[in-house]
Amino acid sequence: MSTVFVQVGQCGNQIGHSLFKKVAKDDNVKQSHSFMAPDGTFRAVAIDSEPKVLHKVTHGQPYRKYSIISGKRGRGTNWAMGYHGLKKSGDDKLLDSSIEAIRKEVERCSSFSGLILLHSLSGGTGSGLGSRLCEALRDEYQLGHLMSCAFVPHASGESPLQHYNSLLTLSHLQRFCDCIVLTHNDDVLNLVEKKKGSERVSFSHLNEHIAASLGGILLPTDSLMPKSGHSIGQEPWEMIRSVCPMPSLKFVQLKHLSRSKVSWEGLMSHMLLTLKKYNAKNKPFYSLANLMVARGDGTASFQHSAKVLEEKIKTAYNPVPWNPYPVDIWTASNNTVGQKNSASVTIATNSTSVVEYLDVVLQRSKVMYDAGAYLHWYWKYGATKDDFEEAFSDVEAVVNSYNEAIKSG
Ligand SMILES: Nc1nc2c(ncn2[C@@H]2O[C@H](COP(=O)(O)OP(=O)(O)OP(=O)(O)O)[C@@H](O)[C@H]2O)c(=O)[nH]1
Ligand SMILES: [Mg+2]
Repeated sequence: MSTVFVQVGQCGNQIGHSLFKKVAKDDNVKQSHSFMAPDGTFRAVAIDSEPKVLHKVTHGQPYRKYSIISGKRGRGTNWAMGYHGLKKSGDDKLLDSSIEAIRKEVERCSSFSGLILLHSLSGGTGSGLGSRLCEALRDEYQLGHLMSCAFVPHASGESPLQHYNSLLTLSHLQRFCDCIVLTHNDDVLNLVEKKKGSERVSFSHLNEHIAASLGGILLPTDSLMPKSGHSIGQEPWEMIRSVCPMPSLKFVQLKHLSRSKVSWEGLMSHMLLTLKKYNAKNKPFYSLANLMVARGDGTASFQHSAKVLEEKIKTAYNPVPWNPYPVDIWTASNNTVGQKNSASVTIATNSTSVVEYLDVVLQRSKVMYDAGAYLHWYWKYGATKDDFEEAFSDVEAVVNSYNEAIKSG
């Protein structure tokens, strides 16, 4: 069973680069050919509207030459420019070339199971082309899974267009993807800053943590290993089954900690110290379902702690009463996402905490939209009022569904 990664824009490509460093170290991936082909090349298509970042991340790495797709110029942090391409300057072939490259990569899989997109919510390419690709890929691979790993911009100070771009993209992801793994750059920055102390934090530090978190849930585990002892690489798709009990509620957030191990309980307690449990009005968040992956269980000690850890997760993540099995647990003997001889825990949660973020995007975009701010940049590149109205309504519907889900049952 193979998965093809689609890296879009600067953020998607830089994170893909960090993730594949971990993927390439995992012997089970190499054996299963799930994320890498038998000849050692990555099952990935690297796409950007400009060549610079692509060159940097793919140089000397086993990406296939025809799977590196570059346009002529960036999309200026504008969703509409990324979505529609730049016809006037002849730079509107990016979508077609990307779909073609993805098709070739999929055809190389003896058993294809799905696609994982890596992209930012705010860059013009990651958001606009990312949205367009989701739409096209859903149509092209109706039976395959489609997951987005989307990266949320810092709350303040990046670009005045980030709220519109995020809104328009979130609505496309909700419509076309089976699951959206949302990572907040602010959360990762806070964690990494604490760890690094006075050292200056760069994107590569953030990406190291992000890659470890994503690897934590996506890489092969012993729990899903068939009797043959050869992984079939189903972790991404089993994760969706596990944490998305209601198909329309598909936002997943991760928490991860990798350490030279003290005890499983110690590792988990440390990780949960930074978990936000209440919203701004002091109301608790609820989780619909959770998956915990413990890596580095070489001595099989985890089974003795499993029950205690499950209870800790239930206490911290406050599951809805209607889900009788709100916590799934997988283990792996090696911690390929961390240092040698370390252990890690990663928790994927589908929680109402996402509503807080979606509300901010809705509110900020609405204030700007009602004032007509910056809209000419979107009309200029082909976006319409309908795009915005539909996006507002889609994202509002997600918020309502999460609020309803905690009442039902
Ligand atoms: N975590 C992380 N975030 C990144 C990285 N690079 C960019 N970002 C974030 O991504 C957003 C900007 O998107 P980019 O990916 O740079 O933009 P793009 O998709 O290339 O689109 P254009 O350059 O506008 O054509 C901002 O929120 C950045 O904080 C990265 O390496 N890691
Ligand atoms: Mg760019």
